[in-house]
Amino acid sequence: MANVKTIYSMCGMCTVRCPIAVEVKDGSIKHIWGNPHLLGGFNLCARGAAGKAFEYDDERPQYPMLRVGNRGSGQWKRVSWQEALDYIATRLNEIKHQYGPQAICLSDRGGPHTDFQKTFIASIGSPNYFNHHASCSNSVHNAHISIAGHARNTVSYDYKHCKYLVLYGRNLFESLGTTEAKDVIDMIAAGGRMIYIDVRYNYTAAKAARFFLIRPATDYALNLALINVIVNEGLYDRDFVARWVIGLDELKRFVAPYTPQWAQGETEINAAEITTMAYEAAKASPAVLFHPGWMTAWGSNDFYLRRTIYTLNALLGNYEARGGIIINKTPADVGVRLKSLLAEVPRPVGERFDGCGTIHKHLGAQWGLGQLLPEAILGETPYPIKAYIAMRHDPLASMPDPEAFKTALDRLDLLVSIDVNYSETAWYSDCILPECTFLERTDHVIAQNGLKPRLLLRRQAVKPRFDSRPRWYIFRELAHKMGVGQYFPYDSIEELIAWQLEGTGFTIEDFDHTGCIELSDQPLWFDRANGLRFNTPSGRLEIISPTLEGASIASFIPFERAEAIPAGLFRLVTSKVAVHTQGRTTSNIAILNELVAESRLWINTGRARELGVADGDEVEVSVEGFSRRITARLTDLIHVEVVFMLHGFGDSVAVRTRSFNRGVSDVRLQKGLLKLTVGGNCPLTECFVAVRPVKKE
Ligand SMILES: Nc1nc2c(c(=O)[nH]1)N[C@H]1C(S)=C(S)[C@@H](COP(=O)(O)OP(=O)(O)OC[C@H]3O[C@@H](n4cnc5c(=O)[nH]c(N)nc54)[C@H](O)[C@@H]3O)O[C@H]1N2
Ligand SMILES: Nc1nc2c(c(=O)[nH]1)N[C@H]1C(S)=C(S)[C@@H](COP(=O)(O)OP(=O)(O)OC[C@H]3O[C@@H](n4cnc5c(=O)[nH]c(N)nc54)[C@H](O)[C@@H]3O)O[C@H]1N2
Ligand code: SF4
Ligand SMILES: [Mo]
Repeated sequence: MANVKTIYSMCGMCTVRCPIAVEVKDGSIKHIWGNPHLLGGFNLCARGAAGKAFEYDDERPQYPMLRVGNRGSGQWKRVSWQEALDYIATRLNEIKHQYGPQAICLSDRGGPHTDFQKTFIASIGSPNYFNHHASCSNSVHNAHISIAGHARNTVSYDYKHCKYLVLYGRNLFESLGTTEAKDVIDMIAAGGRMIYIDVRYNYTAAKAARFFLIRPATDYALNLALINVIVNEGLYDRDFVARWVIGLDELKRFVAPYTPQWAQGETEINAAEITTMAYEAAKASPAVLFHPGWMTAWGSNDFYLRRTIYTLNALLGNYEARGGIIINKTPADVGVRLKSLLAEVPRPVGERFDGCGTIHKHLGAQWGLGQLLPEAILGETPYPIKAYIAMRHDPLASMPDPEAFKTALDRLDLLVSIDVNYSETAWYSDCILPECTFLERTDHVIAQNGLKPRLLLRRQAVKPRFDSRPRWYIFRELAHKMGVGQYFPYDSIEELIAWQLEGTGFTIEDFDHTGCIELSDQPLWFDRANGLRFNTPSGRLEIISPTLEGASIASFIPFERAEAIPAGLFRLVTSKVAVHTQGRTTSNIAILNELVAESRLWINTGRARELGVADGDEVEVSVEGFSRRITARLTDLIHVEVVFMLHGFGDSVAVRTRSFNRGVSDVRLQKGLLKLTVGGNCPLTECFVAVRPVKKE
């Protein structure tokens, strides 16, 4: 009889980590389902279901590879793991000796599965860990730190019970998390209203009770006007504000000039609609969510836009309310202490390359500022950086201006990529270390914080198909070879997990039945009168922040209209498509590539006609020094100043035969945007492109 079993684990096709049930027959994956115990019968997105296709795809790195030609030339030799790890450790040791440990930096894709790499970089004494968030969520993260003292992901959103959800370009039905999308569908079915604001109409707009086509880069103006109405008309939650919010009077003075009538002139949203939105939200509060956004690397004023979003939530008392923002409960809140390797390593003391915590005191060092890496390498400021390890991170596909990034990488003595794909960065590296896929490895236990905290485990479902290794092995080996093996005191992942769970009363077998260890039967609520915890100096929500102002950063800045776009140019805006993950994670997977292999350029019908462009025509999209041809898609429902394309195409790695050379790379158009803004994000939509028709032969 065939040997069929089900392994509960966690999807790894994107960063959302949906719980999965992997059906394995005779050692091969039969199918991947949503974990019925945790997803309640709801299933995975297309990418999650394509996990099997990814696993059985051969166009991914199959063994450690050392570069033999020039960087990026694609000339490699196969080496053993010991050779590859010896090569890396020898060079890292040389660099550490000559320049100090800070000359080595490491980045990853963030999230809870980061203990091994963070422990490694800290154990060798380098403070230079950063993640991908300069081109994702830095501004919202730093905004929440400035207001609540906590990272953005210390709260979650109770969509299911929400009555009024306001989304600013949070393209929730395409830029997916399955549970989140399902909860919002449930919310709408239960009579909740979703308000969607974007510079273009998309699938999320299609589901909204109201859609506002806003002028780009003016959401901050909209919010100043919403706040103006809420404070002047006394619509805020007086008890909550009196107890938990500081800065109301200053805020009131600040927003006085920003009336709905004024905002109409900036945002192109009708003043009466703005007033209505403020009243509707106040009426539904506190079951209200002004969603602060997920990918918030848009422009220079993002930090202030996100601060106003949190301010709106604070004014309406949406914190720790059913249907509002939930302060996450952790295992510690129920007396469970999960051990982590990172907690055992002394924190490196030196200055960071990106100035987080020193020059940029308000920007959290836990995520860092990846956009400053090229400048630091090239300028050797504050010191030389000679080695860079990209772990599950592809800056050459996800940061703006990869050509500028490469110029800096050329100056390194060592560039290593640890990936499951031939990413753009991997292909440019000196050494590619192939990690086992998420289906082939077990990771450490993680906590999922929320109303009911739980423990989760990603578990190996099948044997590795190729000569790959899991992260717990890779970093342990490197640490041993660099003389800091004491911070990795385990020989197997099971041994590490047993150590993590020591003292909790749980064992690894407790994950067998449902894939999860529930730590609380009941939702845990803090007492809104006295039990909320904010990590600010005042212990309250600091709308006006003495910490920021002490660092000479205003709590709010006057709204400034963006400079007029030069005639003939458009602002380039990007987003995700539901069937792909970011830059290179899924674009070469056959069944997903068949669905979407490239993007068209969305352009406003009126503007296109002025250019003589019809739907389906080929156009040239360009910035100085880079131009590509792309098919135009005409739509009335995109702002006249904007053109749009999907993120993540224009693959330059020829061995990825399905995605190679398909579509246009948005990041290559985003020239000159490796910039730092006050929130720590790159201003990705401050990208202005020319569009011209291609003459038909
Ligand atoms: N299928 C899929 N799902 C994903 C991901 C994926 O790669 N693929 N990635 C995940 C990750 S890591 C993230 S961070 C999230 C990101 O999810 P989102 O936060 O939704 O971010 P984007 O997908 O970048 O979409 C940004 C939207 O903002 C709009 N926009 C641009 N400028 C403005 C403006 O000035 N004002 C307003 N109001 N709107 C504007 C754009 O038109 C676009 O619709 O998605 C997650 N989900
Ligand atoms: N222009 C533009 N730029 C953007 C965006 C945009 O919408 N437009 N989106 C931004 C957003 S929201 C984000 S979050 C970033 C994301 O940027 P990245 O973090 O660079 O992108 P990802 O695709 O999530 O994954 C990075 C790498 O991890 C690899 N990987 C996947 N699974 C594993 C694994 O299990 N182990 C290992 N070792 N590697 C793995 C993938 O193959 C990929 O090469 O990009 C940002 N950049
Ligand atoms: S959203 Fe889709 S790809 Fe991402 S973890 Fe969930 S099922 Fe996997
Ligand atoms: Mo992201």
